[in-house]
Amino acid sequence: MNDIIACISTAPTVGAISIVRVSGNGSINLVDKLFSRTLLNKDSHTITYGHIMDNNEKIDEVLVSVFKAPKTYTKEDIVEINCHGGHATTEKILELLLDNGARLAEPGEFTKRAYLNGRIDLLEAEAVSDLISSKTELTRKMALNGVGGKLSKIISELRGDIALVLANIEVNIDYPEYIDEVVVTNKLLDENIIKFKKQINNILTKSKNNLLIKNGIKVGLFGKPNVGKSSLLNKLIEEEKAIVTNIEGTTRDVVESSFKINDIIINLYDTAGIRKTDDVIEQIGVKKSLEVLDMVDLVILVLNSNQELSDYDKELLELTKNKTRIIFINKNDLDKKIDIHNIVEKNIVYGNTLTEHGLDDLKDKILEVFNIGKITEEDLTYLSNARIISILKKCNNLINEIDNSINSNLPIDMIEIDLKEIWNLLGEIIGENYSEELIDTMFKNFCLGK
Ligand SMILES: Nc1nc2c(ncn2[C@@H]2O[C@H](COP(=O)(O)OP(=O)(O)OP(=O)(O)O)[C@@H](O)[C@H]2O)c(=O)[nH]1
Ligand SMILES: [Mg+2]
Repeated sequence: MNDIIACISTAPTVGAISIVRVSGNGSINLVDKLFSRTLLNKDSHTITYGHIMDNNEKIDEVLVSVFKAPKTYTKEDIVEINCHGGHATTEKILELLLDNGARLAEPGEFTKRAYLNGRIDLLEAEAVSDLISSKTELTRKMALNGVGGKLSKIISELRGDIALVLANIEVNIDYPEYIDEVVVTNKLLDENIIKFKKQINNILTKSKNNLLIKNGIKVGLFGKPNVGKSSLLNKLIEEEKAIVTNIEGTTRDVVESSFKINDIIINLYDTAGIRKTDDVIEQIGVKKSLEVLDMVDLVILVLNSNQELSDYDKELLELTKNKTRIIFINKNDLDKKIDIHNIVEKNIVYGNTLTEHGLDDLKDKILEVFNIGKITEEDLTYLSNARIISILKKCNNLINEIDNSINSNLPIDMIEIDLKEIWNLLGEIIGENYSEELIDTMFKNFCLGK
């Protein structure tokens, strides 16, 4: 890891300025050789004006920043060359660096070095990647909290508390002669486990929500033909994207679009109305609708207020009953003929796409279903990704098991094993004892130059 790495850190497009970045011990000497002035006597965190030279030929007029270890992004010496933007200049400077002893950085290698050199933990490193790719103000804030290590701190503190309980248990097992001093009673253990359970559950729930916020919520519009799914999509996205007619089976292919509710991205899928049909194209459309059903986070089942519940409606109610679901009863501008007193459902919204009555209620309901109606600054701490959530789920299962074990009076060493596993898993989240292979894979997902 001691070699010098270099790469172009700015996006490969035409712009006024680009940055070529170099990290590793010896990087100041290396750039010094290519620079018209000396860098060797420069203080850390200073900028020097000059030219990048290829022997006697001026390559570019640049500003060079020198950052000396250890107070740098990677904890190594870093030099940043601010040169003129554009492909040719940056490539030429990079080429000179590579010819003079630097190696091309792998994607994410700067951040990987920051992690391996102990400047940031794994969560913070992932947050850097999220920050680069964030598309909304909310996800930007979330990622920035992650870069600042807020969630890492919460996890570390929880881990510390668990370690204390583990230490107590161990003393009880190994040194029974001290048992008077540090006896771990079931009551004491129980109190702690209840506390840990609450904390793990809280982190898991908020992380899941934030993952949704980060990726956007996938919402599918389903219903029999002609209930107004495409009309609803058009109104929600405020654009005439899907074709609307009074002919049943108008939508054949899935129509995809997105809009925002309070800065949360909603990815909306309008599907073909589900019914039995001899039309081959429509059959394919219906098949696709069912595929979308599998993949969405939320189903909006649209019913027609102006008609009695049909067999298709009933089939769809049955088909979607295990999904997170909102029932939107459309066309309430017309006479009400639907009778839904048999449908036991708390998420029902009435409205219509002509006067747009009920559409704001529908949007509020979407946020309510995911419990993200009011996002507080604290909630944004729980930056998330699938890796963290799968680990948290394991922790959640284990803490529930421990709770059961305590209630069934199982021996304390059984409880200790599970608690230790939770402690290990929480360590994985922040990157303690994480295997090298996984770390490599994760950092490869970074933009080059970060
Ligand atoms: N009165 C009234 N008519 C509506 C409303 N929403 C949609 N319609 C009409 O219902 C008909 C069908 O609307 P679409 O949006 O195409 O229905 P769909 O569910 O997408 O239909 P398919 O694509 O065939 O599955 C059109 O004539 C719309 O103008 C509403 O709220 N009130
Ligand atoms: Mg349609």
